[in-house]
Amino acid sequence: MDTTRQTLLATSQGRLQGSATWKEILSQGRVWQTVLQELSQNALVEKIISNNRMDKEWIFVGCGTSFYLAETAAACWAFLTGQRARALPASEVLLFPALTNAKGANTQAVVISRSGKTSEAVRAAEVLSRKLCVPTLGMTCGHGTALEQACDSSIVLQVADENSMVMTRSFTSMLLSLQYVAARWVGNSQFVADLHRASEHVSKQIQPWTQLMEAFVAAHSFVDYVFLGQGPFYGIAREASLKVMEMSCSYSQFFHSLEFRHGPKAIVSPKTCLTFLLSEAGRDIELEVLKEMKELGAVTIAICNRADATVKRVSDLVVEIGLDGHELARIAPFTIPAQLLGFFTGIQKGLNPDQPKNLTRVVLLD
Ligand code: F1P
Repeated sequence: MDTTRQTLLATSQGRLQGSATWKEILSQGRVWQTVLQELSQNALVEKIISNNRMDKEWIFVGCGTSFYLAETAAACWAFLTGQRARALPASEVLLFPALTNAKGANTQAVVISRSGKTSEAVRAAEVLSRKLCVPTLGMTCGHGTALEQACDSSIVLQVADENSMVMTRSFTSMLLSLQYVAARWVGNSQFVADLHRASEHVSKQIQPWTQLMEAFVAAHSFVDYVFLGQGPFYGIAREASLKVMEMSCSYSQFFHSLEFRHGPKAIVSPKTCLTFLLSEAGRDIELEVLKEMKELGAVTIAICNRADATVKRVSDLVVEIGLDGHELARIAPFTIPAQLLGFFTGIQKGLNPDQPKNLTRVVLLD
């Protein structure tokens, strides 16, 4: 094993033991199983499902990671229920409420906040509820929080909360929960079964993914990072990019995969790490972008469900999720390789992912 790898392994082993972030990343499959078990016995979830008016538009709202979760959840909600769904940063609801286009009871808002304390999220819930008369559902990992006070009702996932600053399992667990509610809403029991299967699978796969990513990071040094995804994978690309920024203080961007050709590809170089979140629906077209960027000299990571020879030929690293069932039931696992990339890159740069520079766990405004 070369020195670089030994250094990273030695460093990371030392750091891993005490790292809250590390423990939380590794806990995801197991915590997801607990979350799904709790949801199956949650009276509020049953009440939401029983009141399943199909003519509502759903607005998912959050900040930072919780906004990217809102984007992913909105795409999944639309796919799974056939209802109109969109996402907004909480700040847009606060600063431009008219643009929310919320039409009272014909709209349902879901306000997402791990802490349940983020000022913008809480205030957005208050504007939606009191000014726009929109029914509000809170989604949080906190308990007894201002968000719960501001919303008509809230789904609380305390088991998915984190001690660390960076959101990892809280993101994937709240996403899984909103997918669960959507599937139950339309009676899609197969999708619920696929979520359970994904949770069990991730519990076993997370170690091999860790080894793959640790070796990849130890063997490379990058100037910047780009994450590419389409459809419901775009929100995951945004969250992936934020994980690398937060945990390793690296410059990272995100684009819709095909948008990358329209100018941003000018930055491609061997010092650029390009990660493709390959969907099945758009695979052939997205793969053309991957091939082109490889030819331009990028170092490429492909995260996909299963890789064929072409994907393997044009990727410096392939992380296969390896799950059968509905494509959307695999979308939370796509986040984990990026969490690992951010974590190990932070370690490689001598940083402590548990204490990211400049950041606080909650953004509170005066
Ligand atoms: C939202 C958030 C996080 C970010 C940091 C600051 O928190 O922006 O996404 O990583 O922790 O707060 P929350 O509203 O989900 O608690």
